[in-house]
Amino acid sequence: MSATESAIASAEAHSAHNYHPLPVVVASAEGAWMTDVEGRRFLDMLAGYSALNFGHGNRRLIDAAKAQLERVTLTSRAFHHDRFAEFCTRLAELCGMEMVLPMNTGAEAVETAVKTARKWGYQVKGVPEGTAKIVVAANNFHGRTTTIISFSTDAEARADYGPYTPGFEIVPYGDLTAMESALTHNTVAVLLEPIQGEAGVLVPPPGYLAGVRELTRAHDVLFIADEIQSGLGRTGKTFACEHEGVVPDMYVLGKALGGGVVPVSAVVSSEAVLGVFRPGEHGSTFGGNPLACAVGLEVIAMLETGEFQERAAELGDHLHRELGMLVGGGAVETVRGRGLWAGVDINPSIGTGREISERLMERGVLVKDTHGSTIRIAPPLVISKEDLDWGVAQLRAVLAG
Ligand code: IF1
Repeated sequence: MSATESAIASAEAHSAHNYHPLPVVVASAEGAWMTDVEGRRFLDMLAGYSALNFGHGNRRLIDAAKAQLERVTLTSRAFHHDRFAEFCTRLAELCGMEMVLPMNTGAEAVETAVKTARKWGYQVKGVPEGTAKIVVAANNFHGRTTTIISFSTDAEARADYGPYTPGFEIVPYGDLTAMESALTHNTVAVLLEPIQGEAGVLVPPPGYLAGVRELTRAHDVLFIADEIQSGLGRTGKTFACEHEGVVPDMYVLGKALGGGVVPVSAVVSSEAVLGVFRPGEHGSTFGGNPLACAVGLEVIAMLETGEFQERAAELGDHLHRELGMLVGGGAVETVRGRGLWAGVDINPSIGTGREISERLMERGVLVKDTHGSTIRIAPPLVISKEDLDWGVAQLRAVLAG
């Protein structure tokens, strides 16, 4: 048995089968490249679902983490620590907001957003206790907690986990008329991904986010943007909402905020909204810990200059031009996305998304399929243009059979 086969066999024997990874066993990584246990190199065109926007082993992030590891790693929120205030202040500034509530994973931050919106609804908007409604979109992906999967439309993510949390209404993504009819006095929030990731990198029709912004303002409803995957540089701007000139009431952030080093997530909003919390009403042992804040601060510093956003915009335009040329030849049906983020619908006669991903792997490129014959491409923003071109060339070769 090869080193790869034996690693996979013991993983299958001793871990729950809640994933079906590609048969590659990574041992180390740097920048946009990963090396497996047999010394083979792979171009990472997934970047940990955007957790690795700044690449593997980013010097600045590793140095920030190492320095903090030597000082203090955890205090819990029972005490203050000396990286907390700066992290919250600088993150609020980056977002053009006032307050931050740090958590760890994306799902926890979405849960925090849901709790915040409900509390705001009862205390500020005056919604009758126990009746708050949150409007979400069909084909959303916001995480995997029992409450979050309660408003998923994906059978795989949802089946057998009931009873489900009530209080959510699902409308079609991109449909402003449906959105308007869903808003009532009891609606406290609209929760949306500004670009839907798991749904296949679905960019909403022009004017949709701006329309949602207008409707939510008119109905005294919070607009919550889940920018966990779309945010922090991926689309060529700090936030995907910016492409439509939209500022939501609340950003939900995660993934890249931890630089691919530690899980760091946060809800960022105004004082009028996050000010609803009193001590004891919400929290987390690890949320806003010193190591998380140190890494998060370095991420914020890198985003403050705008250089990564610019790079994602430039390389993204190039990527979409290259992928666009594949459309119409019979192999590729559609390409969607923004910046260094693309969903590519492959003609199903060529293979499933999984099969295409496996063939790409054989050629040294790692991507991930989603529903049916779609593959998503989201390399680290530090990828070189040459490597990006090489990755696209491998896709072209796979599609050519
Ligand atoms: C998995 C998908 C991507 C997210 C948005 C919240 C979360 C996510 C917009 C929750 C997480 C992940 C989770 C990961 C696969 C991945 C994913 F295919 F499932 F949809 F990226 F496209 N909001 N997305 O995309 O964040 O709790 O995971 O930190 O394996 O479940 P988390």
